[in-house]
Amino acid sequence: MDAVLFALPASHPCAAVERALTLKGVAYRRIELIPGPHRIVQKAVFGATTVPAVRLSDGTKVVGSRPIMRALDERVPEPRLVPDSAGAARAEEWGDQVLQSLVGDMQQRFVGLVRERRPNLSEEMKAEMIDGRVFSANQALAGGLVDDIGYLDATIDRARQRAGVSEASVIRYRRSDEYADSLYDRAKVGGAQVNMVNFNIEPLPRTPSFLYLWAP
Ligand SMILES: N[C@@H](CCC(=O)N[C@@H](CS)C(=O)NCC(=O)O)C(=O)O
Repeated sequence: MDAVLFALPASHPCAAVERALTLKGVAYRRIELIPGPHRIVQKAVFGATTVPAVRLSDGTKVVGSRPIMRALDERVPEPRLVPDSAGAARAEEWGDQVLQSLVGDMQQRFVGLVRERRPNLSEEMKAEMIDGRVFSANQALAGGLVDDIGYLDATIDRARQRAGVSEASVIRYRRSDEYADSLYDRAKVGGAQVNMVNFNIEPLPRTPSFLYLWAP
């Protein structure tokens, strides 16, 4: 059996399916779709809009990483990808009901706020920003997602203009261990350390944000 994988760049579910195909020893060809127009291709070939999707050499078409894993397990039993256990089924159900509903809720709030507060969004941007993708500054400007492109100084000038003041000091608060406004101030300095156990919490953001921490 071989397969054709329809994918988007930088998609984790697509990477997972690619890994699964490799583990199963299934030869595959990856078709790299272009974000945006990918929906037209996916709708035409699979009747759905998301990736990953695979077309297997027996003619079967499957969309979504979990259904794909199951379809692969059915055809090539070893190594098994989805454990056949009540625990695994419960974990998937929990993921759908609890975790997915949290993410879905946040996504709806994000989309709702952007639509409400950016009334000049282009039709393309309205369609594209709903999946939380990243835009370059130029793309965001062209699509009406931002007003202008500039550095902090320009933003402060704009704030002064809007407030109708020519003289105004801007005070920025920093934590005591932050020195400068650059990536380097977050970098670790110093020699190698020997630790019994390494807990690396450096990448955690310092601003309030949604975090799901799993400590099994
Ligand atoms: N839970 C699904 C996620 C599918 C999904 O959200 N795919 C994204 C790429 S990671 C996608 O197709 N986004 C584009 C779109 O929704 O049009 C899976 O594992 O297959």
